[in-house]
Amino acid sequence: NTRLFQNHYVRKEIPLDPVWDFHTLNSEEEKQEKFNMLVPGCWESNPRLSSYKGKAVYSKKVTFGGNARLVFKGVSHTAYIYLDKKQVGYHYNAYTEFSVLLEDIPYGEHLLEVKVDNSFHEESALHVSNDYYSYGGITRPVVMEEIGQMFIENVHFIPYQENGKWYASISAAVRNLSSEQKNVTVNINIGDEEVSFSEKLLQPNAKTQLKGTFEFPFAIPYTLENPNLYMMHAMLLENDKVVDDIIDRVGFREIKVDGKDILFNDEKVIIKGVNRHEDYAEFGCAIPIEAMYRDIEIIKSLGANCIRTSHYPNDERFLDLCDENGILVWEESHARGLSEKQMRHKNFEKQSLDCIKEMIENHINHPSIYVWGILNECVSNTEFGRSCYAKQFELIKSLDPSRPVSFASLEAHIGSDLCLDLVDIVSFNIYPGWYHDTPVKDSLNTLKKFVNSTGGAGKPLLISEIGAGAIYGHRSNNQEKWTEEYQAYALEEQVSSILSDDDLSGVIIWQYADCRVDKGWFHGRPKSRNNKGLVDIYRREKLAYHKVKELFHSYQK
Ligand code: ADA
Repeated sequence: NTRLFQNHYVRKEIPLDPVWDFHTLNSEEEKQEKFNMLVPGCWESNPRLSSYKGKAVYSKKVTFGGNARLVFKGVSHTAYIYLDKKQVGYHYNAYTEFSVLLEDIPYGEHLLEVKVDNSFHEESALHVSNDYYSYGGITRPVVMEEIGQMFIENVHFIPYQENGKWYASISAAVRNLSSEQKNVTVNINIGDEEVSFSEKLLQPNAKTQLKGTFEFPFAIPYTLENPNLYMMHAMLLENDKVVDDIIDRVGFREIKVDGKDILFNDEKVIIKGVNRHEDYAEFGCAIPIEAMYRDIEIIKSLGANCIRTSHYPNDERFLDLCDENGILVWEESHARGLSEKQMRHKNFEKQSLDCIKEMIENHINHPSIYVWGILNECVSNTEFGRSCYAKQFELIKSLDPSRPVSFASLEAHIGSDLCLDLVDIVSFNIYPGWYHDTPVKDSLNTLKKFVNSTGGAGKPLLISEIGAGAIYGHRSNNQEKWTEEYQAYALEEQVSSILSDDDLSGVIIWQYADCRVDKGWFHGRPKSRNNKGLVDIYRREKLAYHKVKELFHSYQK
């Protein structure tokens, strides 16, 4: 399943069994040895491919006909899709959903092939050797759906409050694949309410957006303590007959920034969060749902109220779990630590904007998402860098004006950042107690002084990363770096200094769990991992986990 609930009552699924034929490809693109590969999964889960970088092809025979939609929730990281040897799709970026429309296919058995590449090839601007691992494979679920001449592509729901009443702007994108004009109605049920877009004429071979604003007088709000979710069932009718449908889940809540405060349904929230990479021991980035559930439980018992999806959009099932548990999500488009040269890559702009579009179009309905973030620690201190940040924020605001935007700047940009006027929430990653030994309070004062002298003055200020490394099980009383004792000590000073500072909106710890890094990053990364996790790759708790738990629980505001 691609989600934690049923997505269609009417639209039918064409079953795809989870085991696919799989061959690695050599540089001439000739098939090498055959494996059976599980989908979803990383090919690194196969011990013989645990460090494989390159191309591979997944194949499967599927019996179907007519119109179909093939939805990939994530292929890491470049995908070429073929039906009966003819290319029908291409997608770049491991972390966003894409789909392929297959029209007028004769009924019968067809060969579906997906060529996947996880190498840092020259077309790739965002997947580069980095402080996390770019795994390979069809790493998130795939679904194939039977569709008719018309289907609902998506339904977007943006809730808001006015004079104590709840409203939502709803828009439905409907596709007409036929060569005739069509008269349709879209009915949408949310809880006991039904809203309807009256008769519309759909142009042939086109996509139509149906939009409206509706009042929901009986809405029970979604709060962090009581994350009340509604099923939203949209049905497409032609001549009173339901021809297609889509089900999503929504919540009535509003996020605002008021001066230096972040408000969730008009109440101030202080962020107590963790950064999380999608990486879990031998599963790599293809985390099974049971392990996602476990992460959520561990993070909840830590007393955290927020997860930042560093540094890319996440598997939607994880967002579903966050929705259910009232955990605030900072969802981030894909990029980490790019230099100006990397941002001037010929594909950087298109690949970044595509990632943002796909992230927002697919995840806009998740009530848990409270911030859209971009470009972690990129060049926000040059004019060229600023033009990239500005363009990306402009796109976000055009797709979703309802959520605050931010980016995590870096300590080295204190004094030079040029983009703080572009955000709703100012965020910095700082590492006192790890990369340098400045007392945390001094670091915070330097940061605040700088922010107050920029276009970021008077806005909420968040510490989007802070932390220290420890190798699980490395214990000593010498207060040396890499020991569990030192990490716990550093985090105590970091977290308590931030949470006791009324000028700050909170902290997101770097990081929840250790993660694998690319082999080029071995330096300063013992075991080729980023070891700043509160838990290790198997989720075994380090001393710092318990220290942070104590602090998060004792800090109630
Ligand atoms: C940065 C970066 C993280 C990680 C961290 C670290 O702030 O955003 O991805 O690399 O530093 O461990 O140094």
